[in-house]
Amino acid sequence: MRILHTADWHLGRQLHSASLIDDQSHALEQLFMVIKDTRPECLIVAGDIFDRAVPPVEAVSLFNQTLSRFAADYSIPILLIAGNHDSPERIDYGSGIFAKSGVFIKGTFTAEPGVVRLADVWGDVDFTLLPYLEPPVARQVLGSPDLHTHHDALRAACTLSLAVRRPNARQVLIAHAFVDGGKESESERPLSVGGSGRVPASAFDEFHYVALGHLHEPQEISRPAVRYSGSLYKYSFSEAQHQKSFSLVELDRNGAIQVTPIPYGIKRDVRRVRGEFREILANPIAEARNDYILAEITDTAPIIDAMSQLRTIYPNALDIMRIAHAEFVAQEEAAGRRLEQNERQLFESFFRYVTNDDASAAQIAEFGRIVDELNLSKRGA
Ligand SMILES: [Mn+2]
Repeated sequence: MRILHTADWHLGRQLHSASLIDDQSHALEQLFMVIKDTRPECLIVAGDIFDRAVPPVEAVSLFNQTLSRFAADYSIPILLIAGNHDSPERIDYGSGIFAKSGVFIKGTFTAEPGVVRLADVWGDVDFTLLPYLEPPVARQVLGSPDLHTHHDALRAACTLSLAVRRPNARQVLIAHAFVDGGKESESERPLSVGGSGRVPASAFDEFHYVALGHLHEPQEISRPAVRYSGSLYKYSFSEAQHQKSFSLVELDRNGAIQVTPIPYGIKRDVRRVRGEFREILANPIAEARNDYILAEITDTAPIIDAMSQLRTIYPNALDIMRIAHAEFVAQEEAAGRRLEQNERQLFESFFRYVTNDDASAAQIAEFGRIVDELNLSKRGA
């Protein structure tokens, strides 16, 4: 069976307050082209369909258009689960009706395993749709007070599903989880504080393929069959170097798999430019003109209206970060300091924050003069 695995669409997401809906729509166009070229026998969306529990209307519209077009143009099943960003109940809306059109959605976790039974030329393939599952939900739904960790919950869910497998059917799991050894990006919302949100790849040993969602960089964990297809788009500047792809999976008659990542172009890239501000302005990168830009500048002197200047060469520039600031903040945080300081100390601290250097005696004296003047005028007012 030929399976096209996608995940983490995050429809409705913003990048530094900029709407990405056009970029997401463009990426879904690429998906349709890939479907046309590769002719998969089913499509998977492994959670985080939307970015929020209550997505903005344009995200809901885009999802509706995508599903409708998919159902109209391709007579192959689409299998979707809720991720940690989705509202389980809202994702479930209409699922009973959609299933009749080959759109299989599993939003809420139930004791009845969500198994979709498909077949290819060689025989049966069982797909387990396991939506993102928190241990308290697993405890409640399964009535098992001993399920404490994500690993416990996932194991219990898999056991239920494997108990109803058809003899000789190859087993595919669709899940949204953090598998140990996975590489994180900045745009994933942590599943739990500390390490208890992680599950070992060995939890999936009985499945021939595990279509994962949650981590946004395409990657396999411990074997090619345990795989994250990655997110639809670059949702943080930490993903600037990612090549986003869909995962085309060939499942053979014995359950062995072969994965081919299918890279695709994005409408606007997400890019960091670094250097002195003046140099960045003087050397615009032509092909980056419409990209989303984070400028990491090494300047220490103040720059008037830096963002409008930057937007004259990069109209979609989103943020400017001073390298000196970042290092200062890291130092301050590491030192655990509290700014219970007088005006002069605050000034000295702020000066270091801006310039990564100490204020001179003359600068401190000038600052003192201005503060004195202000205090005087306040008293006089
Ligand atoms: Mn996600």
